[in-house]
Amino acid sequence: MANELMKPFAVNIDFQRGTISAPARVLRRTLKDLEGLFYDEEEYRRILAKEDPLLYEVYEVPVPNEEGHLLSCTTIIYPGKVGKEYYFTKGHFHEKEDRAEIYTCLQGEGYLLMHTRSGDVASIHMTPGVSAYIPPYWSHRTLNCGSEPFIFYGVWPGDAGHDYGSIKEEGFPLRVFEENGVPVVKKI
Ligand code: S6P
Ligand code: ZN
Repeated sequence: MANELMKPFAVNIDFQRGTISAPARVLRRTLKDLEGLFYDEEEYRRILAKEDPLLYEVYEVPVPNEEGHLLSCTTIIYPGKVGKEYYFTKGHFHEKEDRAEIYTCLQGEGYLLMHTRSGDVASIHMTPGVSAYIPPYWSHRTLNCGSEPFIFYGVWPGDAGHDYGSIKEEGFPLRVFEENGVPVVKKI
């Protein structure tokens, strides 16, 4: 029985760069992966006709996606905008919607945007040391509103899964635009 148990292990997280040693996988999303998500569609197509910039990378700690385990990863969002809207992650609900998550900012500056299916919205300004709790049933999207990479470390239950579909179809009710040089959170 004892030899069937997973052995404890550790990884190294580079707090400056956001990389994790020996990750299970590194996920990279470029502009084309976020089709239909930015507010300014015309500007999105104009940029994409010229280039397909890297928006963010995710380094995952190698752990099974199963009940009982805790998954964790770093996300590095690069600085940039589509029109006036800052680069962001796709955003999702968990497939098992009652699964929570914790995001802790390591570097840079950003926002964590959240909403529920019943129409509540929330946003948290993320700077190094801010550790945000995303309760069960809240969607989550992050964005970089600074000039350096925005890096955070997330921890969530192994069986949570991802549901990207409803945000793709219905849009995210909070958006952050640069206005007069500062980020402004707007309910759309
Ligand atoms: C997973 C967790 C993060 C995100 C990552 C990228 O539950 O919330 O690891 O997956 O920040 O965001 P997204 O919305 O593209 O998966
Ligand atoms: Zn999540």
